[in-house]
Amino acid sequence: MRIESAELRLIQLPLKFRFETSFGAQTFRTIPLLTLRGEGLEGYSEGVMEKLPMYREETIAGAWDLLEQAFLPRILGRDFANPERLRQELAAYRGNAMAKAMVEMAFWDLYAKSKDTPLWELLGGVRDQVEVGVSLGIQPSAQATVDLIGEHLDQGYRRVKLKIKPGWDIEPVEAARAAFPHADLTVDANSAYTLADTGVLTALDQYRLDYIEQPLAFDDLNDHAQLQALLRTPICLDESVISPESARKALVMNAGKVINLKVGRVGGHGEARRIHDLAQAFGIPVWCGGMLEAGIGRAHNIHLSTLPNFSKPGDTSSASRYWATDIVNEPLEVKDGLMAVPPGAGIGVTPNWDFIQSVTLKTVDDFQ
Ligand code: OSB
Ligand code: MG
Repeated sequence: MRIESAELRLIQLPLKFRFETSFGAQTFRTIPLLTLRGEGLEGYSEGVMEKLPMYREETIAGAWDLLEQAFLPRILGRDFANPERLRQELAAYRGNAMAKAMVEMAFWDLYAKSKDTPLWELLGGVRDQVEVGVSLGIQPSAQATVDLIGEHLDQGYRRVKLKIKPGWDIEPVEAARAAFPHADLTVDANSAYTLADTGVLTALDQYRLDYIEQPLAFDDLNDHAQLQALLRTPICLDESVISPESARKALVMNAGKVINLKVGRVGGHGEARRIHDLAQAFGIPVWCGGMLEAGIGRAHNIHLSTLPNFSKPGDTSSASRYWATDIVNEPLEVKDGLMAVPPGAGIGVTPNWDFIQSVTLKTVDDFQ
């Protein structure tokens, strides 16, 4: 199908809560949106890169420039038989998986709409609702952590992930486990520790966590493999897996026993599916992470989560947790810990353009 035109837009949305991780606190999100058009249809995506390189290296400014100057001019006016062909075209450029993902994901939406088919069916999904948990930011006290966990378990979330950092790890986890002896609990360090912290990380073993997410450096596999050999608790890799190749290396060297798969981090649905399949071949479960996406990114995540090896609850919690108003018209809400896949062709959600316009910082639609 021919990609006739595109629009790149930057929006800013206030978060309903302050989200603190080991790398900083966020009270709003700045999100690039991409629209691709062809055959009278539109496909949409969100970028997951942030203003500053605190999670991984990619930034909005860098991605915006690449999209405007290189990626979009390269694909506009051209015909791609399927999303894999488009991915191959952009593979000429190294890295920048988040920027590539934006283009590939918008094209998947457009392509699925041209086939009048829901995205999840084309991806090979096997379910029409997905299990979800919740990712909770660092709280001011152990008691506040326990209260917040209780609220979310009461809402039906099937797993609670707590953000930790050096100096704020054993205390909240011990309090959480004491208050909720049978809850599915996990922690996420966002790369805040090193092997010098092996003592505190092995001390977490006693709390029966389902996994410890990304304890060590964002670009490391070696040290994670060393740490995993010392831990009973599985390590879940997030930041370290940015491509099928990095996933293969991680799996071969036992750098972890679970993968947090984020379509926006790994270059799009095609690459995400490759990682999904590879992990499955190694007997390693994956689950769908999030980057505080609004409705378009959230819908993509939900569709991807229908693949068979997504066998743990994801972070794709209710849109109303994050936003007073979402950027899509359809409510993406969790009931009894399950998120229904939005029905209809493509990603199954429609942008609320009036609202999007009211939160837009800038727009570009000329890529010559
Ligand atoms: O490490 O999974 C992470 C949010 C922003 C950046 C990194 C991460 C997260 C989350 C929140 O954990 C997941 C979500 O609710 O979307
Ligand atoms: Mg993480």
